[in-house]
Amino acid sequence: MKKIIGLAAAGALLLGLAGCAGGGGSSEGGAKDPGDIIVGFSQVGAESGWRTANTKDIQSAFKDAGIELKFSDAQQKQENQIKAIRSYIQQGVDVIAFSPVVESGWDSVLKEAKDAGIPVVLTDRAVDSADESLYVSFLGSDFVEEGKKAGEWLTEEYKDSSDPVKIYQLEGTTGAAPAIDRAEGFADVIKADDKFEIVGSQTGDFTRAGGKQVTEAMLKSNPDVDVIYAHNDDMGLGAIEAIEAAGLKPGVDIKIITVDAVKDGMQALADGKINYIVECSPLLGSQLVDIVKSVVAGDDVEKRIITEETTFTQEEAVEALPDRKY
Ligand code: GYE
Repeated sequence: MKKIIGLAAAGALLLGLAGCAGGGGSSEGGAKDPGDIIVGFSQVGAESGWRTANTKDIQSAFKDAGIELKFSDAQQKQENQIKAIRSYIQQGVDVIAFSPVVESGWDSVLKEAKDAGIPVVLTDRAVDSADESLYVSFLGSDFVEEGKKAGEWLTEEYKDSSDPVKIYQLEGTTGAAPAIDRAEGFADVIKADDKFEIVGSQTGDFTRAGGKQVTEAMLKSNPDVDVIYAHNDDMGLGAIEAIEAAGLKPGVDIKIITVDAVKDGMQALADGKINYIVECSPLLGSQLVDIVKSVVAGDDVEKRIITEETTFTQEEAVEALPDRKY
């Protein structure tokens, strides 16, 4: 592992020297000044409040650090991300960072980056590549844990009842790490009691419109659902619109659990329309800057950096809302 980071760092150093020959102002000892570092970042898209907050945080952290950030928005399409990564390789950036829209299908392009000596940092979402040397670090949440927290609240909420609990799941983007893992963690916890039943599960693509559309159809096919478990706030907010349009009360007639804790979600929780939110922090910018600096300096970086997160009940949301940054 160290050897691989070393190789990647050597590649970065070579690029650094090339920059120097071209008149770039490297500081003494071969280490780069932040002003000479160029990072290429490929973002998933702008599908949710979480994503918008994540983009803003990353852009401002790099600006504050004085590091140039080339940014591209893939509009939730893997092919666009692959194109962006290839273009960053061609431009010879120092580090490539990206948030993979889905888990699979990255091996070739990551191998191209590795062959070019450009280290890759995964932010927010994981890849399923068996060869872990294809990236230097993965910074982001533990999505399985988030799913478990959602399941734990539910089991606690219904602990005194033996009636069946019908659950409908609004999944994130098909094949995305947070969709796969949040489903897995949740299922793992609720399977301990067979009164819990997931009666349907559909993707809403992490968007408000997707959550609304799937819920509208669900209200027709499964009108007796007790709980909606949405993989993010935006889909939960879309579900609220559909439930209200059908003349029902979200949070009362149908309970809603979501993940993220962005402002709009927290407001709905404070208003009693969502019942519980598992936090997932989009504020990854300053940690990503630190990783980039270490990688360029040739220092070892942690292979997996997990974001710290909490959960919110209605009372906790009321209290937290005034200071919520996103
Ligand atoms: O939960 C969702 C977004 O990858 C953790 O992507 C992220 C997820 C987040 O669209 O709102």
